[in-house]
Amino acid sequence: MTYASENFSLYRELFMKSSSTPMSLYAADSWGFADVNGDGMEEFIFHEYTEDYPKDILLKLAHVHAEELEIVWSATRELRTGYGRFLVGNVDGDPESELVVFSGRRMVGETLFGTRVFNWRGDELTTVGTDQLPAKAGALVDIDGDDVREIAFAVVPKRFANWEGTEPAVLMICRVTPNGFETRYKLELPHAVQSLNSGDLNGDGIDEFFTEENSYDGSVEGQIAIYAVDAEHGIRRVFAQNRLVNRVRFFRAFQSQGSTYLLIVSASNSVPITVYKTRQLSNGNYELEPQHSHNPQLLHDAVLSTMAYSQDTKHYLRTQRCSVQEEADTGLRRCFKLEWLPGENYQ
Ligand SMILES: [Ca+2]
Ligand SMILES: [Ca+2]
Ligand SMILES: [Ca+2]
Ligand SMILES: [Ca+2]
Repeated sequence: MTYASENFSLYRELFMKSSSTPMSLYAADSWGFADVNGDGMEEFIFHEYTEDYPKDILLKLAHVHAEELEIVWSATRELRTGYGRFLVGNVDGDPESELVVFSGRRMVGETLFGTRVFNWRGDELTTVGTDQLPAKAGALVDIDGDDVREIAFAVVPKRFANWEGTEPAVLMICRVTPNGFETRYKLELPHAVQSLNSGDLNGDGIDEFFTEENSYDGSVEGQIAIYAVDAEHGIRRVFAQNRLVNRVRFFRAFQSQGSTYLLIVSASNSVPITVYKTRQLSNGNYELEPQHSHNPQLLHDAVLSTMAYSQDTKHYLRTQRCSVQEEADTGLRRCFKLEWLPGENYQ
C-alpha cells in the first residue's frame, strides 16, 4: 500500500468526537487510529451519518488509502451510538485496542445505551462489556502502570425529565473484566463535569485525569480540576481553580522537551489558547504555571497535540469544517474536511 506524500483531503459527512471534550472538533478528540481487529494494519475509527432516513450515527472502521477511505466495517443500526462518544485503547487482557462508547445523557423516556466496550470477535466488533451508567465525559487512564487502561468517567446517576447539563456528577474508575465493569473507585461531586481528559502529569507512569466543571447556580464555572488515583486514597483532587477558563473547547496534556504541559483552548475569543506547565508540589498537589514565552518548540508541540496521528501512514490528521462552496460542491449537508499532513514535515 502506498500513501500520498503530499497533503491530501477527504470530504465526508461526519459527526462525532471522542468523549473527552464536548465542543471540540479537533482531530485528536474526534477520530481514532488503532489496530482493532489484530490483522497488523491500523484502522481509522470514526462516526458517520447514515445516508438513509431516519438518520442514525454509526461507528465505522476504514483503511486509509491516498485520497480514499476503504470502509472495512460498519456498525449495524442495533449498535447505533446516537450522540454517544468513543475512545480507543486497550482496556482488557488481549493486546488489541477496544472501542469504549459512552452514551451522553439519560432522560426519562429516552433510550439509554449506557457505556459499552466493543471488541473484535471473528469478523465483527461486538459488545463485550456494558453498563447502564450514562457518562457525559470519560477518559482512559492507566492508574496502576500495567499498560491496561482503566476507564475514568463522570456519571450522572439520577434520571432527569429535563437535562440542564449541570447535574452533579460522580467520578468513577472502572476496570473492564470478563464479567463486565468493575467499579474500583468513586468520588461524588457537588457539581457537574463538562469534560474530562487524561495524561501522566508528573511523569511517574501513572495517569492522572483532569476535568472542566460547573454548577447550576453558577458558583462553579470554568473550573479546571486535576485528580490523582491510588489504592490508598482512591480518587483525590490535587488541583482546582474556579473560573480559570470561560468554556473549554479542547484540552489535552502533551509532552514537550521532557516536561508535561496542559493545553487549554477556550471558547472565549479574548484568550483562546493557554499552555500551562503542570508542577507537582511536595504535598502531592499540583499547580499550573501559565507559559507566556513564545517558545517555538512548545507551540509546535501544542499544535501537534490537537491532531490525531496515524502510526501506519505517518500522517497527522486535522479537521476543518468545509466552506459553504465546498459543501455545495460535494452535496454534503454537514461536511468536514479531513486533512492528512505528512509527519516528516513536523519533526
Ligand atoms: Ca487492523
Ligand atoms: Ca485489548
Ligand atoms: Ca491499568
Ligand atoms: Ca502520573
